[in-house]
Amino acid sequence: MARSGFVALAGRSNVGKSALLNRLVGAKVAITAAAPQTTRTRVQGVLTRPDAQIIFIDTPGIHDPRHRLGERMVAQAREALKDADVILAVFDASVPLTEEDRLTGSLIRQAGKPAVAALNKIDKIDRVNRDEAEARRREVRDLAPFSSVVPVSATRGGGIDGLIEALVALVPEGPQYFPPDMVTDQPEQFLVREFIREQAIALTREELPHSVAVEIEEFEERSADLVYIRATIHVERESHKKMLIGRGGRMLKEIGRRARAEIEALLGRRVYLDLWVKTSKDWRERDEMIRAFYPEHR
Ligand SMILES: Nc1nc2c(ncn2[C@@H]2O[C@H](COP(=O)(O)OP(=O)(O)OP(=O)(O)O)[C@@H](O)[C@H]2O)c(=O)[nH]1
Ligand SMILES: [Mg+2]
Repeated sequence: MARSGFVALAGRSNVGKSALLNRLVGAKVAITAAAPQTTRTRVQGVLTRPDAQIIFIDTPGIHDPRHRLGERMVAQAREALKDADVILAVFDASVPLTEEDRLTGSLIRQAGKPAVAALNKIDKIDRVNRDEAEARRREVRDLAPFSSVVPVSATRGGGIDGLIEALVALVPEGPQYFPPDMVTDQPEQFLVREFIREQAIALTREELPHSVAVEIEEFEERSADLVYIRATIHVERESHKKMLIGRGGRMLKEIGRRARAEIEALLGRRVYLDLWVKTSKDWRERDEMIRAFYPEHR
């Protein structure tokens, strides 16, 4: 019988969980960013091989939450660990371990499930620092009883086959839950929201990336070849709104241009993207707004 099961990715923010998910399933199902706390919900990606199917669950980064949204994000990550058959812990090999990495380790010990560690971003380590990388590997091994610690590069692709082998060996026997050509179960509109948010994050700095949420107001197939999408980018403050729109509307236009290219690739159709910006004061502290923006939160 084939193997199949749920593997939750866990780790602090910015270690490259979402980049690794995309690499593992070979498609862009999650957004990534240099800014921390990018992923806000659980994101599912499916890898199908003749002998196994793995359903990966990407999660928000483990951190000490400072607002309601953060609390809900960490709760999403903890829930995903509970539901998983296997845990894939992700660490950044290029920097020393942090308090949040240790917290990740203790959550994995508590979960008491089979776990593999990925030591990501090995492409950033040159020969001179090999000893340091080896030391980090030993440190990670001590955090939790991992069946293996696998060096990988999510962005370059190194070590991925070995990581998949280590995971396949741990998932239980079972039938394929998803059709073989399915890479994610996320609705198109969720991906559209995320692709817009990704570009807003990529083009802004400081506290602005955290302040952004995207809502789709209208999604209409105008013809066989054209989709009209009207979306609102919510930010927490009036000053953020000004920055996001930019001088003469230039910033918003650039966000729209880049997001539209990504959305057209996703939908395989031309897209008319109509973007608006709105100040929704302190939405990250307001349950009703968080619920409106993230109905995926369970
Ligand atoms: N050099 C290098 N950079 C990487 C690698 N993997 C991820 N990155 C970069 O690290 C940053 C964070 O990646 P994400 O995938 O968004 O990290 P994450 O763990 O999902 O972060 P959160 O969603 O905030 O928890 C991005 O700028 C990525 O391009 C890698 O293997 N090598
Ligand atoms: Mg992420």
